[in-house]
Amino acid sequence: MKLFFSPGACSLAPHIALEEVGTDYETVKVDLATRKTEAGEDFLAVNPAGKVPVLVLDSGEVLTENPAILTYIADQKPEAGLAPREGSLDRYRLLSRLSFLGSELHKAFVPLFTPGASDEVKAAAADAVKNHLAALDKELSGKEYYCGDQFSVADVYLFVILGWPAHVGIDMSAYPSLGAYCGRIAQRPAVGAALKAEGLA
Ligand SMILES: N[C@@H](CCC(=O)N[C@@H](CS)C(=O)NCC(=O)O)C(=O)O
Repeated sequence: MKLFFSPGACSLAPHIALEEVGTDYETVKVDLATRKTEAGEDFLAVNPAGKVPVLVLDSGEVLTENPAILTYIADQKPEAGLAPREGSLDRYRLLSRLSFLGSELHKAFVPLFTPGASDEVKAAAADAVKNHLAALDKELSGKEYYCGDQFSVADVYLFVILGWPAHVGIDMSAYPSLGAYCGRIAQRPAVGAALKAEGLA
């Protein structure tokens, strides 16, 4: 498998998941500004949307979108327990969380990272992010993991997104459960390995 990533972007989630399952994979670094790979290849030829992550399977098939990529990686090694078994209610709970993370939480940050977005738009986005963080802080209070009792790919995705508030001036000290949660997830060797590989450790 080959993961196209940009350091610290949401593609860090599948990068951590690949480390968690311990499978063979390669990475290709993408410059999102120029849409070129590190080797100077046209990233738009891989994903016309120009977005990371992209996972190219050994068959050459291309997978995009974090929820699908993360579930695919988890299913490569069911014994790693990163996703509940197919058909179980917990599996649908995981998919529900991954959908929320992708379509609500992740997307709430977009104006904050968009050059040229007006102050008004940025302030509305910051409020939306803070509302989500406050709800998640309550949800994770007294809980080890985001989705049931088991560490899953939803934790990987949530952990990566929770790294972004600090870059857009949102103070995470207002969310103590999330701070403690991030501290726990950061201890995982797979997290350290992926951060190091992306030059972020
Ligand atoms: N819905 C996509 C979102 C992917 C996405 O927004 N990726 C960002 C980085 S976090 C990106 O590549 N942005 C570059 C761009 O929009 O030009 C997913 O879940 O994979």
